[in-house]
Amino acid sequence: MAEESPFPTGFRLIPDCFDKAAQEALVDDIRAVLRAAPLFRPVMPKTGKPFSVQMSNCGPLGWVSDVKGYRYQPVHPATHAAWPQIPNRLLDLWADLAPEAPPPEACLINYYETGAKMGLHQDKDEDTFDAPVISVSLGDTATFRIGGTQRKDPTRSVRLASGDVVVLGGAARLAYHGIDRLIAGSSSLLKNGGRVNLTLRRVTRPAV
Ligand code: MD6
Ligand code: FE
Repeated sequence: MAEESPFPTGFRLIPDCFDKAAQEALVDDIRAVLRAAPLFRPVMPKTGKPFSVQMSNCGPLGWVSDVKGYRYQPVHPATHAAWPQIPNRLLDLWADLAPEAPPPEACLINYYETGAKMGLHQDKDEDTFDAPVISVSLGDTATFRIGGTQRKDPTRSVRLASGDVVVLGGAARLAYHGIDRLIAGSSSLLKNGGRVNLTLRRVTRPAV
C-alpha cells in the first residue's frame, strides 16, 4: 500500500474536544451571534463567483471576501454593525490550547449545507503567523484535506466530526488545507443538518 504523506508538524487534531452538552451550548452561542450578524454568502475576488459556504464572524475583526479582495474588517458587510463578541466558551478553548498567544481577534463562522466545500487554501490574510489557527467543527462530519506549505505538496485527508478541534500551529500554520465534502446525515446536532466550522485567529501583531 502506498504510504500516506505525514501530517505537517504543528497540526493537531483533538477528537471530541467538546462533548455533546458543550456542542449544544456552543450551537446556542453561535445562533445568538447569527441573530446579530446574519450569515452572508461571500463572492470570490475579481470573478465575483459565490462561495458554496455562507459566512459570518464574531470578534473585533471579521474575515470577508468580495470582488475587491479578501480582508479583515470590524463591521458586517451588509448591516455595517460591529461583529458580536467571541463567546467565552471559545476564548476558554484558545486560552487552553494557545496559552502563550495573545487573544484571538477573529472567529470566522462557516456554514456548509450538503454539497458545500472549501477549496485548498492557506490562512494567510493575517499580519502575524505566530499564533496558531484553531478550529471547531459542529454538525455533519466533513473530510478535511491537509498538505504542506506549497500547493503541490502531497496531501492527506482526515474526517472532522462534531466536537473535533483542529490546531494549525508552527510549520502547519501555513499548510494548505480545505474541505472536500460533507457526509450528509452524519450528525443530528443541527436541526436542519449541515456543518458549522469556527476558526479562531489572531490577526494583528500585539504591541510589544
Ligand atoms: C473547515 N477549515 O473546517 C475549514 N483553517 O470547514 C479551515 O479552513 C481551517 O479548520 C485553519 C485552521 C483550521 C481550519
Ligand atoms: Fe482555513
